[in-house]
Amino acid sequence: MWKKMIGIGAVAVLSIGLTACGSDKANSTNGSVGKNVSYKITGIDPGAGIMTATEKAIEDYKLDNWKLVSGSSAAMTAALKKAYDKKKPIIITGWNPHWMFAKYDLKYLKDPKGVYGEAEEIHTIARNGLKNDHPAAYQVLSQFKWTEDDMGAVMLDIQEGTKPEEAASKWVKDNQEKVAEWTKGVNKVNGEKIKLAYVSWDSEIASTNVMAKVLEDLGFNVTLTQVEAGPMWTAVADGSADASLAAWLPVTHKTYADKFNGKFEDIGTSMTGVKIGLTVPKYMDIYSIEDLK
Ligand code: PBE
Repeated sequence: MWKKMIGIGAVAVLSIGLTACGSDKANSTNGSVGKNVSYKITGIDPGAGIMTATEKAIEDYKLDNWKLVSGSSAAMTAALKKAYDKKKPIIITGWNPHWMFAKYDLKYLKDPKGVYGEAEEIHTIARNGLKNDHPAAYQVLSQFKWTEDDMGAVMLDIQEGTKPEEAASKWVKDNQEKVAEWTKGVNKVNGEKIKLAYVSWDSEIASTNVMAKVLEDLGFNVTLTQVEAGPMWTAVADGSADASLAAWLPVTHKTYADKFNGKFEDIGTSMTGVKIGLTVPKYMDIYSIEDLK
């Protein structure tokens, strides 16, 4: 495999040798990364914050002939697998936590202009009035906090074929101490209805299913609604959903947070140190978004 790739690289370098300026791999030379991926960044659902950020990156870094192609998380990871298996170049919209970093050797492209933000966090947002109507659920939701490793375990399990509900149940069963912190001071209820809205991003499938299990164990009747990012924020803002665990702030979902300012409550930070950015396999010889120019 490696030999084959080096062979192809050598041919490519020969053919562009004069303009390569000492670079030894085909995909590092000016313009050639773009050509090799047809100037395409493989993205996810159009409503995702990382899509807005990537459009901004294309503008700010003056990547004039580049386009961001939308799709879904599942289609993007399928495209990544396909390229990765053949050691072909691909540029995707990546984020942490995500199982793709455990499964493949990937790297973020440096973002000297800071388009993708720095200290991102995952927040839990609730509809106005939830505290009054369902104080126990409000309390659990606001006490929810876990780590990248916790979420990673659930995500990887789902990725390997376990149903989200089952992976969540398993994790909850194996992590009772952590769950006890979230449910501290909360009494059981009798069938109160709670509706959680989420988007089918791998990270949020994991968190939302875990929270659903925790709330169900406390006696709640939980409904999960899978929607696009815009409708998810709208649902919390208009009260048709009680809460969402999928608010990435301060940068990723800034547009939504600004738009619905005052119409939702930011009730907790479930994870810190998360990240979004343009992502490529490590075998690609580029390091910064600026290398795409
Ligand atoms: N994500 C995962 C989302 C937030 C969670 C990074 C794909 C987004 O870009 O909106």
